[in-house]
Amino acid sequence: MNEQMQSEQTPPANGSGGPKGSAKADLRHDWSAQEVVDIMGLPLTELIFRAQELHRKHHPENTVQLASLLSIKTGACPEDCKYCPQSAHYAKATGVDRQALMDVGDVLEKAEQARAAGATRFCMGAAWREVRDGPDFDAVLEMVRGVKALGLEACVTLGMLSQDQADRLAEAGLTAYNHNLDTSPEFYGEIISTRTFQDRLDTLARVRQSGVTLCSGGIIGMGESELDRARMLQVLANLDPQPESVPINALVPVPGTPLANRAPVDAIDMVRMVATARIVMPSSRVRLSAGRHDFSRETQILCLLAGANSIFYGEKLLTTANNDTDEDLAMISEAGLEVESHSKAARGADSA
Ligand code: SAM
Ligand code: DTB
Ligand code: SF4
Repeated sequence: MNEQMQSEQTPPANGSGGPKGSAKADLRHDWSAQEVVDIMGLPLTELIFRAQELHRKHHPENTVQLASLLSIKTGACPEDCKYCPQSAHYAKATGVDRQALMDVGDVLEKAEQARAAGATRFCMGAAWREVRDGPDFDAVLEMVRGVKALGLEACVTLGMLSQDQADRLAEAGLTAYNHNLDTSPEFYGEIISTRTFQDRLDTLARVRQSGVTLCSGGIIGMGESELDRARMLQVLANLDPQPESVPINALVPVPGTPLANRAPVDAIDMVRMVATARIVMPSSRVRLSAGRHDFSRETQILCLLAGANSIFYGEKLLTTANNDTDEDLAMISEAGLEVESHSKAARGADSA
């Protein structure tokens, strides 16, 4: 295992490096869709119990990672993802204006602010279909180097990548590349027509090849079935190695997007999705991602109980509102949990 891959690996409760012995046996890559559907449909008590058991075996049980998110290039994206306010296809209706790539200095200032507020991971998102070589990509590499120099984990999400681009990101010290599968292979075409599910898998393979860790998850609440949710988790879990981090988003129904009128995600559906992700990917970080703003404090705590151990932290996601940071810290402390400290993140990131 190389240094880049270890960087995302959360030290288990015994603090001794990657999963060992029976913990390793929990990592299966032969899940059938039916098995995942069956897990998702377990009685809630049993589901949470099983998720919690695996969580404790693979992770420090009471810590939550704070990951901050910044949109470094906003809007005017040529893709037609029906959930996304940044697609140029819906720009007239969403009113999201295009913003060119931010200056490196401004991004690093935001990263410093995020670190001062307690974040240990800094994620930078660009509304690109794919990366193009040139000054913008060079600037992103500079941002990655700068964020790492601040002692933060650096994550970017830039769309599709070539192998050479993935390798250059690895060279710059990138911790993780976020590239979501978003939904099942069967439902994918209902949501996005400008690329394929296979395109997503191909980029993930290039990132894996480069040695950068994978951050890949998806969205619930887009009209998919339970089987679609299970299929997405099945595909992620059957990757070998599994993605080191798995963001679970509840659709934020943004006015002007084709999914603006979807019914809100049921709180217990979110808990079931998180718990199932925890069970089929026991050593991955499961991140409670978009949509948290509309869940009660109690639902969010249930998600943490069900195996989520990371949240997006900061008052904005990319273009939509996120939770108030003081309220987040209060929620974590009222639940008796601890924020993952810089020293812990650094230990996970840089030591063997
Ligand atoms: N353009 C790149 C891509 O699509 O991979 C990176 C940015 S894109 C905004 C990153 C992720 O944000 C998407 O894969 C999707 O999971 C999530 N996302 C976008 N809009 C969302 C929404 N309205 N609700 C929930 N998640 C959303
Ligand atoms: C992820 O899975 N969710 C984040 C991050 N990765 C890049 C993005 C959520 C975006 C929500 C809609 C918006 O704010 O524009
Ligand atoms: Fe573009 Fe990413 Fe939004 Fe799709 S999700 S429209 S690729 S920014």
